Amino acid sequence: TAEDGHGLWLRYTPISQEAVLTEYLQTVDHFEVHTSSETGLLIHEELTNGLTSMYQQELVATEGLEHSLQVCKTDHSLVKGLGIDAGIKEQIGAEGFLLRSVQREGKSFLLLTANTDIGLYYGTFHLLRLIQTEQSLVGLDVVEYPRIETRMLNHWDNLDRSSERGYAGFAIWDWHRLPDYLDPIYAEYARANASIGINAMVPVNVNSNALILTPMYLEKVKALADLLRPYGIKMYLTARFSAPSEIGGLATSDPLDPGVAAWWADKAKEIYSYVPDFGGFLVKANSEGQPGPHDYHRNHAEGANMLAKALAPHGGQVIWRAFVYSEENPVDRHMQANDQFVPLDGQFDDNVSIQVKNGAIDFQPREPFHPLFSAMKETRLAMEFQITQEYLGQATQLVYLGTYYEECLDAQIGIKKATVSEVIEGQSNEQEHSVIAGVANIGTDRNWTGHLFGQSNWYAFGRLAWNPDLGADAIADEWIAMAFDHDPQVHATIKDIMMHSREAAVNYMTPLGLHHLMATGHHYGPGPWVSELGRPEWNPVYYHRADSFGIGFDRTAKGSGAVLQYQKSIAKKFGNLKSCPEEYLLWFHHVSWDYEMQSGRTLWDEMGLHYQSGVDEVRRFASQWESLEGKVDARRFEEVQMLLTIHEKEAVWWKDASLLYFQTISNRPFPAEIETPK
Ligand code: GCW
Repeated sequence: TAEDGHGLWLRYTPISQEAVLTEYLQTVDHFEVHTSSETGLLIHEELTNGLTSMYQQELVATEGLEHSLQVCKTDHSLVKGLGIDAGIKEQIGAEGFLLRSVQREGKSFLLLTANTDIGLYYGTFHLLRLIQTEQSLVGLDVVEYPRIETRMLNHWDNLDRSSERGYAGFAIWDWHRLPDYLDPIYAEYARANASIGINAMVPVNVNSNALILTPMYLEKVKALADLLRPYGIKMYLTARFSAPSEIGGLATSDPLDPGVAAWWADKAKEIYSYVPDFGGFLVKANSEGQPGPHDYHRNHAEGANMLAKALAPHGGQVIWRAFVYSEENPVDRHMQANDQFVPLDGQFDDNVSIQVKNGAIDFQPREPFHPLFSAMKETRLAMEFQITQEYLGQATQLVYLGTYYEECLDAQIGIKKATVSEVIEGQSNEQEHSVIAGVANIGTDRNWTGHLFGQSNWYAFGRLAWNPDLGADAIADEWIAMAFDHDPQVHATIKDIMMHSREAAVNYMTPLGLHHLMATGHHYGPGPWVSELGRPEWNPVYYHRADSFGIGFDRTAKGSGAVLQYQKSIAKKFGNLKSCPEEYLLWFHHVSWDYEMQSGRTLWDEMGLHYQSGVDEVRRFASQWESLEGKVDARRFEEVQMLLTIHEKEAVWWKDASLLYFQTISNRPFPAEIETPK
């Protein structure tokens, strides 16, 4: 078959077993959609395509309740008398749904009901997913609703279609041909996102261009927003802080200048005239050279609140990023976000969220959770994950990030039993308008994500955004069942590769808490040595601090003190050499090369073994994949096979380059168990 991966996890492959198909036909052999909105049409189309493709037969043409799926809103007459209590309607809210096997007039059928059309659309994908993953529909009773309100993709895409840290071709947004030409890929994109519950997006880079806020572009924005709306996706834009002076002709962009505030208020009004349900602004300010309130000696709250006041009359939100650090600041980069934001806790307007990267440095293969998540109790905090693999092998390495996201979401922050995910959901501090964002890995490549397995990261992000407790393991199961055929050996093999892939990457790149050792600038491949860049915090040696004594960044009280930004119990655990988990050892401690690790080996030997094990794992992945020849369609098989060959070369490159470089500092022989680096 001509498989190119474009169908993502929505391939709707035929049911693999006769008995399963028989059961499905006895439960749902036809359907009726009782809503005629645009979303209703999408539901109709999805069910028709999905069911006929998986059943491999036309659906029964007759109407009637028996063996049907009835799709209707909770206020529909069909729902009355079915004993669905008001509590459920309240619980499912604006986006959730109920999927239940019911009986009426002696007929059994499946009811999909929701308060809104979007809820019905999400329920449709849920049902189709149950069938795709071949689960029983007998006695179904599912109540689902999203745990986080805004589940968004951040595209770091520029207006010229280049993409910052994108590895899957060009940006899909064709601003040149918008608004009149609506590339069919937009609808495909919207449908794929709706299938995993993503309900918001920002099509432009956080390193923003003020032009997006001009009428010429707002026309284009409107066209996109109109297209995305029936799929339940709200549009946001990045707001360049200096826009009033850049495109507004004002002499300043000082947030406390009344003229500037008025300019933004007018701009917001104008945007809402194009996009009545516009979501709001995403802002990167005073970070990596971007303009911001500090340029006018104002703080982040003064900047964010000024924009928030412009959006508030229209119901819009400001999502203000906490990824800030500056070259002028000599303080450990790890600490700068807490330093700047914690004093402002409680000062942000109600419609402001602070979007925090999962860790304090920058999407490294492994980072402890960001200390800000436990330090701002009066401020709504949002999560920013990276789906695009800037520091995780870009589009040549197979790295499943479900386990990565899960590790951070499940981390305990040191306040009672609270976890990072509860902070974002708002359970621990009772906040609405929760936000989770993922930096998208989508581009013009036929398979959307460059590496076929990049699709699993897009999928995992969406599923975890819907329910942070789902688990990376269960999500991998879903994705594999949907993206491949139903062969148990294929499934088990792919799952084994996926579930071990992230740990392997950590091992061959930056084991034991090492970080930011990627080649300077493009971040592709190893570069732990001194870089040419003047900025100290862009220089890998700033992070590993290797010297004749040992290696690692001392962030204890004796060092930079960054560990003290965590709650006491966490600071104690990470800050003590003995209790610090070895996976974070060199993140928080400067440790002797001869330090005795839990294994009894020296740190130097242990590092060598970690690098080697990363390489060994990738070799194992490659040979496991080989065993799938003839079982996975040829095109996807070969694509992944070729990429695994590159992946293996790159893992060896990482191990060899890193160990040879560190050996010039440690002056110790390599452990006998590893392949000698060349
Ligand atoms: O990860 C770093 C990237 C930059 C990016 C920045 C950010 C958009 O290397 O390319 O800029 O983070 O998150 O703002």
